[in-house]
Amino acid sequence: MKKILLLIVAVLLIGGLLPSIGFAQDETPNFVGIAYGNGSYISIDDKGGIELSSDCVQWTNTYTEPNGRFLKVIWGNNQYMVLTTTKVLISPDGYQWTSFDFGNSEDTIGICDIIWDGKKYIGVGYSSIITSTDGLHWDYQDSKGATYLNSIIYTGTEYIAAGGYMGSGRVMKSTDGYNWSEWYGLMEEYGDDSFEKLCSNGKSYLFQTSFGNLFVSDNLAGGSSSYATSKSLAFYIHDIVSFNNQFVAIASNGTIHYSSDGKNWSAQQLDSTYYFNKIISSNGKLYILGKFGSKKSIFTSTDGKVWARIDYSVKNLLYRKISGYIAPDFIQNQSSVNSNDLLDFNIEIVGTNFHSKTDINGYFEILVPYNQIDAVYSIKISKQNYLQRVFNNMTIKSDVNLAQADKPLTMLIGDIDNNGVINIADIIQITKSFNSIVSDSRYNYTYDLNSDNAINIADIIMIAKNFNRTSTDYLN
Ligand SMILES: [Ca+2]
Ligand SMILES: [Ca+2]
Repeated sequence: MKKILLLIVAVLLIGGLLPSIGFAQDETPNFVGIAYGNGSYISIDDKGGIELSSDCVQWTNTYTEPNGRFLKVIWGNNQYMVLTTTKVLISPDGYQWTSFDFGNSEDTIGICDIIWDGKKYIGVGYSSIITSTDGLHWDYQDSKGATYLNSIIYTGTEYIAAGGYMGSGRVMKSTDGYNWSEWYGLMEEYGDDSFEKLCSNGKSYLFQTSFGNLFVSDNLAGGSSSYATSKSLAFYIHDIVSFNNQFVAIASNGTIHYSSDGKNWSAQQLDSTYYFNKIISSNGKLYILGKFGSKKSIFTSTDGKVWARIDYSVKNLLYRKISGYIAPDFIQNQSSVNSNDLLDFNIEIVGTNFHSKTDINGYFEILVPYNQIDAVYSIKISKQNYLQRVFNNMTIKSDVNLAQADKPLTMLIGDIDNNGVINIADIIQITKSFNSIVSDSRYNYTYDLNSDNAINIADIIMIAKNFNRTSTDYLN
């Protein structure tokens, strides 16, 4: 019966029918990394998403790279670093990212793991060991022929990398991270398995294999006799870590396994409804990253025994919006409005790069990134010939609308010399072009306040109406 089913599936596959009858791929992102630095938690998923949080509960999606296959995130050198197989992304704040491409061939250069040892980054991968002090300039180190290195650790005194391919489990060591030697290979007797990850508790080295098995060695002396296998664990192991001199392993079915020597294990069923993907030690805590249905979830522990579930929530809101309508004072009694009169008022948040201009309806909006909404700002509105207007003590913790279309912010015309007061000096400025029309050489369009192609008494009257007004009058 099973064979017949397989045959049917094979025929369907060949006929290309299987997708159409619905074997939908799981498109939900898998949580793959978390780190802490710069006062923020950062998390990454395997669909190119980066999220930031100050409390590990409320998260904000700050960056998404379409088709980005993120592997790991670390904090070091005062910056976040996100690893993909072909490049690293670097950011001091989690919002603005710079990338360094290792090259375009995953098969030859792909990096699988990366660490920061306090002075430099070290990455290991398919055929490479690379180092960098800043994340942007990388040096290739001699990997002594080792390929498919999946994992690297720094114990404080030594660097160890592990990997392997098709039944050639491989362990490399170094005392400085630059000069490497092969410690030895293992596992021909274990079929096509290879080392996926390693960790050390200070006494022993624990290896997780790509088939979900565990091996432990006290001395890495060479030969499989020095390794003990922990195959007896009931479930497929997804990830391992060492924490407080103890090994902790997670299985996909919501169980956690503990061992002090890597040989004798105890299990704790945390929650079978959760899928556990990664376990990470960071910032003195343990984090289990997983999923509940399609939702990302985190379990965290400070002692490796008592676990708290975090109800992870993500806001996609990246920005707060400051918006409003602006209109010149003189158009209020006009039946038709020249759109140029509404256009190009400058709105800027003083002391920042955030600014905007009004459109032909007098509308503007400024988007302020979520990580910069806590400050108190001044907003300045200006345009040639208008008395500058400033709003002080503005907070933008929520969206701010300064004025609606039917009651726009009024701007007073007449400050031709832009000194904050409308007076005789402004009128004198205009008199240089007084009684000129657009074809005259004396005509200066900036003084044609009502845009009627003539500079005459009508323009002077516009100034006179606001005579002696100053910028502080906007406050009254
Ligand atoms: Ca003036
Ligand atoms: Ca005019």
